[in-house]
Amino acid sequence: MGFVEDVSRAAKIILEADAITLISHIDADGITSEAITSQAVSRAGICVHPVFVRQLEPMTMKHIPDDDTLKVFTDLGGGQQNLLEEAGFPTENVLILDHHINQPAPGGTEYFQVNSQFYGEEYVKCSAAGIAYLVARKMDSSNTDLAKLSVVGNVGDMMAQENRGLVGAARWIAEDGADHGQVKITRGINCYGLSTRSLHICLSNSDDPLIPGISGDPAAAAALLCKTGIYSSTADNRIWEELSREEGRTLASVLAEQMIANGESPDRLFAELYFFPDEMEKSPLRNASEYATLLNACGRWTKPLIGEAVCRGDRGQRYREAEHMLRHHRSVIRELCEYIHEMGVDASGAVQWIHTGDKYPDTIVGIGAGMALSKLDHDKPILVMCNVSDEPDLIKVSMRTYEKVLRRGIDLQEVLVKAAAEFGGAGGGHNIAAGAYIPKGCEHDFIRRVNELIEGQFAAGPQNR
Ligand SMILES: [Mn+2]
Repeated sequence: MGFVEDVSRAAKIILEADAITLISHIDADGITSEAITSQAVSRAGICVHPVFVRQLEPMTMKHIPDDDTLKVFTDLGGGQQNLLEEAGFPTENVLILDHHINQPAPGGTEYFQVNSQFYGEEYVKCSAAGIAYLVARKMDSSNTDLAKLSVVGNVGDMMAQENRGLVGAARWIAEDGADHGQVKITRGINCYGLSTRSLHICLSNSDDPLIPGISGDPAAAAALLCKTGIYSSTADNRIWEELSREEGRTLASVLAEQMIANGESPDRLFAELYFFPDEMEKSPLRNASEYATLLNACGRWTKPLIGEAVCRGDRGQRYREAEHMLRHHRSVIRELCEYIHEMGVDASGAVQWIHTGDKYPDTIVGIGAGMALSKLDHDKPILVMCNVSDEPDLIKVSMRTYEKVLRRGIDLQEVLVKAAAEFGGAGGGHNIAAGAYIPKGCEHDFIRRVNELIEGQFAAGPQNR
């Protein structure tokens, strides 16, 4: 069936339910998917009970009640239909709204699913929050106020990263939000923290692209801003959102010149950005990427319900708790970065790596790896291993690299999927950021294998992809 028909069918299934259990993932996309669907469901007068899980696996299945409510899975489920089948969920009690790779149930049970992977190019870069929104909108056209959350989920799941803006169905949803005055779509610099951080900090944190002379050097960034007249002194701390159009343009051209003078393409300097004018100025809720980080912080520290309350509009107690989670999240990541720099990475092979043991939670090690890389060798991918808190036999592996390294033929996902499978583990992710779980004890052989595979990709060069 086509996308429109499937969305209509999903909306109908929900509207005909007496009560719903909503099972979702704890990242920004999962939390927004849940918040969108649960609001649409309760607005329709149907009882809804949320269940957040870190992953849908045999251990977490017990959190899903064995009753006759309709089970709606958002941001997961498509790849775990074997578990739904094993649990004996009848097809009429299951609806899956997902965008991950589909794995049919081995016993042949055919669960109904709306999955972004099913409908061609226009939908591939649409996360679960996108599907959830389109279903909610079909349920009742007054649910268009939920478009904003959908944009947060899409941006949080890196749907805007490759093209530096949302595309296809996800872009259409952003426009839907803009038509209803909730989303302001604009172009600007491709940096994080445009609503909350001093501009020189934003610029010096930029790692996609790396800006020569600016990335990693806040003082140089402040000096550049003074020279252009955007800062009145190096102690200034204006944020990007406060710049006039003219100042925005000046900054763009100065940065582009900086890139070109160093023989780099200025393309990745700019991106389409999504702001939310109805949120408080200088708050992390003002733009999609900062909002998503706030939700990810709640999820990674196992408080998805705090993030969900913020999505539902809480700007009091729960919002303050979420802000606290965000601050905590940032300070632990900063600590992890410092730890990596102090301990030093082993850079004798084609990757630079470190094992952080159980010093830091496995849920933030990937982010820390990415941030630590900015002060390490930019041409070598970083790999960080750590223990997994509730799985003593497992090691989590996170890898990160930069766009310019991808252009030399590197694909981290390919490497980790292959290497992890050889050691009886499992890997996944993207070419620029990937992760894996491997059995404890094989770390050294695993590193050797990853080094080999990365060397092979460098040797093959970009021509093979
Ligand atoms: Mn997702």
